[in-house]
Amino acid sequence: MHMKLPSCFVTNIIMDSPTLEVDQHNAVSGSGAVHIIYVPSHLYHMLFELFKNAMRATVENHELSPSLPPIKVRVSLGGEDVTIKMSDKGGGVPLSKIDRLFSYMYSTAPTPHLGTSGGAPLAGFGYGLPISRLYAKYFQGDLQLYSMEGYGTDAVIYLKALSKDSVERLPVYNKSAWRHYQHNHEADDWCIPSSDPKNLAVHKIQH
Ligand code: P4A
Repeated sequence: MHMKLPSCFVTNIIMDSPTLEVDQHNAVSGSGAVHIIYVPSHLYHMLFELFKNAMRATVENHELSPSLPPIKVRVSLGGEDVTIKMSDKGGGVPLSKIDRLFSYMYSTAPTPHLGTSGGAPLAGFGYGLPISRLYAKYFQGDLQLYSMEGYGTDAVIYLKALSKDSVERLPVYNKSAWRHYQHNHEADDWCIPSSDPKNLAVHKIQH
């Protein structure tokens, strides 16, 4: 027997996705395109993660709606910063749950297993936001989420516009950091929580 499906079923079958609207604002030249100089793979990873989150929240929050609200991206070049803001109407996340989106330990995805050859070893395990924020911070920028529970989320990537500011930010390994690692025996924050914490004192450094 063949039945005509209600239109709401049809939109689900064709896998609807929100449209993307991109606007750029160049405050330095007054008009024209914004050119971003960055590690291409890092920029790709950060934007991919934000698009994925925004689309997922939008689709999940509008399951019963006839249409999906667009995801809006604004790129702005100022004297100091290149800022990329991605806004969605995906229903948002309460403030109390924002920190865990950036935590490796609160990942709800299954624990990765060693030996999965090829591809991105941590893909699909919920490490996208923490790694994206590290990519932004690597060259003195940042990635922040501004969410309004019940409405939606603004995700903002801040990058340095000037090469003189865009210098690597690397961890300092000195006596103070050494003491920190000796006295801080927190739970493992890497992909496989270790039941047998490594004795950090065996890793000797030169003074
Ligand atoms: N609302 N808003 C976001 C999410 C929800 C959101 C969300 C339920 C939570 C977890 C997740 C993906 C989306 C958003 C944009 C963001 C981040 C979170 O950049 O709309 O995957 C773990």
